Amino acid sequence: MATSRGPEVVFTTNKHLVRWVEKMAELTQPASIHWVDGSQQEYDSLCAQLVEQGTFTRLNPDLWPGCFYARSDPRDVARVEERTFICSLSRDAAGPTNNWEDPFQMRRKLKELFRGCMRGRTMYVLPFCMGPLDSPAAQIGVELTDSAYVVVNMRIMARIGLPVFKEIDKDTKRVVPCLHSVGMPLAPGQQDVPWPCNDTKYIVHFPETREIWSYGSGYGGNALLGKKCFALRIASNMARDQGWMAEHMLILGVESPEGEKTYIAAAFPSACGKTNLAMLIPPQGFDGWKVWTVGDDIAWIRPDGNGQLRAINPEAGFFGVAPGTSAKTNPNAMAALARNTIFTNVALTPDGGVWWEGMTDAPPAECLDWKGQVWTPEIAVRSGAPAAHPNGRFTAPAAQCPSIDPAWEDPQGVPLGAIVFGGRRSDTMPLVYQAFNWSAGVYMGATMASETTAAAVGAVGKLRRDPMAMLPFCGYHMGDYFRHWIKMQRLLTVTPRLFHVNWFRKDAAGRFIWPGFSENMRILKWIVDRVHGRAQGKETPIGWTPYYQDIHWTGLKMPRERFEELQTVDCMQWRKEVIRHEELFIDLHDHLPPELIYQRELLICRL
Ligand code: TSX
Ligand code: MN
Repeated sequence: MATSRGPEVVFTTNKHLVRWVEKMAELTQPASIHWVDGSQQEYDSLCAQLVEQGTFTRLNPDLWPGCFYARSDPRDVARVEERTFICSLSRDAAGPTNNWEDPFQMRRKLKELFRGCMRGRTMYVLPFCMGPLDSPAAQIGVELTDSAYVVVNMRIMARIGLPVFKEIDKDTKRVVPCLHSVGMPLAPGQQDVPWPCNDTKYIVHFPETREIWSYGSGYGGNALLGKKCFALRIASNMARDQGWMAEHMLILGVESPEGEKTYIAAAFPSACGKTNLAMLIPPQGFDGWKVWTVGDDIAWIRPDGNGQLRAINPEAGFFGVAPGTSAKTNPNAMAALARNTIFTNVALTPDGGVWWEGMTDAPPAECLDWKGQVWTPEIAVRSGAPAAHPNGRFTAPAAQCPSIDPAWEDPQGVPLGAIVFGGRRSDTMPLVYQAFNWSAGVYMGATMASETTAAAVGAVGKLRRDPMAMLPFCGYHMGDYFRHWIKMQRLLTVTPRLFHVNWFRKDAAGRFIWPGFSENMRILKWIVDRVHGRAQGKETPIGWTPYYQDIHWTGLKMPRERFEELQTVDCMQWRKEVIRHEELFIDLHDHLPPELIYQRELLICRL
C-alpha cells in the first residue's frame, strides 16, 4: 500500500503550508508522509490497515455495516484537563480557570518532546474544514498526525481532504496549524501496539498565533483537534476578536404543525443529555410537531446583516457518549450509529456487535469488555466493573441522523430564537425560567452549575460551576468571555430570548419530579411560545416562569401541585445560591463586566 505520497500529486500550491509540513517532518522525523485526499478508498484502506494493526476490529457487517471497533489504552480514555494549556503571552489573558505557561518556554518544551516523535510512523497531512465548505463562517485547519485512527475519525467529524486543499489554495482564510502525535516513535523492527500513546501528555493552545500542539494521547478531544481544541478554545479567541461566539451548545429546530420553525441553541455541562435533547422525538399529544437536529455539541453563532443571530454546526458528525444511549432514550442516535460508525471503548459481543450499559434492558450473556477481558453479568456483580467505559464513544456521521435538519449545512446558518442554559440540579433550580433581559440572561449562563455524576471523576453529587458549559473550553479569561457576551447585544437588533432549564429536580423522597426525555418537548413548546410572544410569564425574583395552563399537557398526567413543586422558587434556597455565585466571581473579579455585578445586586434585592 502506498503510504508515501507527495511530489507525484500536487495537493496544495500553498507554499507556507508545504514549508510548514517540511519543517514539522524535519522535527518529528516520520518514516513517510501521507497527504490525505479524504476519499472513500483512502478511508477504506486506512480502516483495513487499522484492522491489520490490531487497532480496529471490523464489526459483523450483517449487524453493523461499515462499522469498526477500537479499544484504547486504559491510560488514555478521556480529555486531560490538567494537561491542557492556554499559552497566551500574558498569564492574565488566560485567566485563573485555565492552565497557563509562558509560550516561549512551552514552545521550547514541545520542540524537545516532538523531536523524532514520529520515527517509524507515517505523518498524515490532514486538511479539515469546520463548518460547511461553502460557509463564510467556516474555518480551516491542517492537522499533522501520526495516528490513522485520528484521520478516519476526523473524516466523520469534519469535512476533510481535497476540497479543503482547494479552499486553502484560494488563500482567503487563515489556516490553523495543528500538530498531533501519540508520542510513541517506533525503533527499526519494533512491534507497534494497538493503541500507541504516552504517559506524558500536553494539549497546548497558542491563542495569539492560533496554533494547537497535542502530544501523548490518541483519544477524542485530545487528538481530534478540530473539535474542542479548534472549534472551542481557538475559535473562542477568534470569535472575541471578530464579534461572534464559539459556544458549547447543541442546536435544534422546533417545527409546529403549521410549519413555523424556531431554532434553539442550548448549553449544558456533561451528563445532562445534550445529545438526547438535540435529537428529541415529541411525545404523545404533539401530533404534527417535529424537532430537527442541527448539531449536538458546538455552535458558532454570529449576527447576520439584519442583526439577527445565526448559528452553524462546525462539525459533520457526532462523537457521542455511548453508555445510556438506547432505542428508548435516543432512537435517532441509535439510527445514526447503526452503520459507518466507529465505536471506542464499548463492549464487543460474540456475534461481532457492540454493547454498552443502558443499550438494552438485558445485558448480553457474555462479551469482551472495553479492556478486552471476558465480561458476564455474573462477573460484573462481583467486580462492579462495567462492560463499556463510562466515556466510551461512537463516532457517527451527522447525515445519518433521521432528525437531521434540512438546513443543517446551510452556509448562512439557522436563525436563533432562543438560547437555553441548563444543569443537573436536585434542588433550587426550577424546571424552566426565562431571564428578564440579555444581561440577566448572561448572568444566568455565567452562574450555571451542575451536580457531578458517577460518569465524571471525583465526588458524586457535588455542585460544580460551569459557566455557559465553557469552563474547560474557553480559550481565554472567563471574565473577558462574559464581557464579550454582554457586548454582543450591541450587534443585535433582535436578541434571542434566554432561558434556564433543569430536568433533574428531585422531590423530598429523592425522586426525579420531571419525566424528562421526550416530555421536555412541552418545555421547548413554552420556550417557542415565549419567543413568539404567545405565552404568559409569571414574574418571580429570578425571572419569568410558565403558568400551569400555558404548558401543553395533552398526553401527560402532571397534577398542578406537582408542577408547582417543579417550578418553586424558594427565596431561602436562592439566597444561599447567590452567596455561592460569589465563589466564582471572586476568582474573576478584576475582569468581570460591571453588568454582572449589577445583575447580582438586582437579584439580591428581588430576593
Ligand atoms: O438525557 C436526559 N434528558 C434529556 C432528554 C432529552 N437524561 C439522561 C441524562 C444522562 C445523560 C435524563 N435523565 C433526563 C432528560 O430529560 N431526565 C433524567 C432524569 C430521569 C431519569 C429517569 C426517569 C425520569 C427522569 N425515569 C422515569 O421517570 C421512569
Ligand atoms: Mn461537549
